[in-house]
Amino acid sequence: MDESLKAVYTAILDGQHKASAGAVQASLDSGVAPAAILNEGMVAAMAEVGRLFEEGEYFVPEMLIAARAMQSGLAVLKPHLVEANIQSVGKVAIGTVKGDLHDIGKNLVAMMLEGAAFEIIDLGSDVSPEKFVEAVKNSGAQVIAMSALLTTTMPNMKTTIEALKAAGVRDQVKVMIGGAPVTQKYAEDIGADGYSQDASKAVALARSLVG
Ligand code: B12
Repeated sequence: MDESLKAVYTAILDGQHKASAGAVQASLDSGVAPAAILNEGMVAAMAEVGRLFEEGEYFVPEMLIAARAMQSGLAVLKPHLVEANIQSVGKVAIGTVKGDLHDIGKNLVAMMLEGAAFEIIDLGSDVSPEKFVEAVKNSGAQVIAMSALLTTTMPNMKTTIEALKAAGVRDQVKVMIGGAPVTQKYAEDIGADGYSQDASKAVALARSLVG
C-alpha cells in the first residue's frame, strides 16, 4: 500500500481524528486518487475496526473514535468526491432506519448522490417509518434511500415499506436500500425497487430509478 494511504488507514484504525484529516490531505497532495483514498484507506480501515470489534479486541469506544476519525477524513475528501453539478436530476430522501445509529455509509451515499446532482433530504439516523412517510408526502422526494448496518434493524426497512403502502404513497416513490448486512435478495423479498453494495453504485441505481 502507498505510504500516504497507509497513514490514512492507520489514523482511522487508531481513532486519531486530526491525523486522519492531515493524512487524507497529504494523500491528495501527493496525487493519490480520491476513490483510492476512500476505498483502500478509509473504508478498509473501518472494515478492520469491525473485525477487531468482532474478535473482542475493540469495544464500542474504539469504534466511536474510529468513526470520528473517518468523519474528519471524509470532510477533507468530500469536495474531491463531489463535483459541482448545477441542475437537480431528482430528489432523494435518505436516512438510517429506526434503531440504527450508523451513519457513515449513509452519509457517503448522500455525498455521492449530491455529487451526481441529486437534491438530498437527509433525515439522519434512527429514522422512523412515519418520518419516511412524511418526507414522501411533504418534500416530493422521488426516491427513498434507506441504510441499515445491524441485522436487528434491517427489518425496519420492511416496516417502512409497509408504512408507505398503508399511507397510500408507495406508488409515488421508489425505494432503494443498502448497508453491510443488506443483500439483493433481501431487497427483492421486502419489495424494494433496488439495492446497491456501495456508494458509487448507488448513484447509477438512483439514476435508473428516476430515469
Ligand atoms: C463505526 C461503527 C459503529 C459506530 C457508528 C458511528 C457512526 N456515526 O456511524 C458506533 C460505535 C456508534 C457503533 C455502534 C454499534 N455497533 Co457498530 N459498527 C461500526 C463499524 C466498525 C463500521 C461501520 C461503517 O461506518 N463502515 C464504513 C461504511 C462506509 O460502510 P457501510 O456503512 O457498510 O456503507 C457502505 C455500503 O454498505 C453502502 N450503503 C450503506 N448504506 C446504504 C444505503 C443505500 C440506500 C445504499 C444504496 C447503499 C448503502 O454504501 C456505503 C459506502 O460504500 C461496523 C463494522 C462493519 N464491518 O461494518 C460495526 C457494526 C456494524 N456494528 C455492530 C454492532 C454490534 C454495534 C452495536 C450493537 C454495538 C454495541 N454493543 O453497542 C452498536 C449499535 C448502535 C446502534 N443502535 O446503531 C456490528 C453489527 C453486527 C450485526 N450483524 O448486526 C458490526 C458489523 C461490527 C461487528 N463486526 O460485529 N458502531
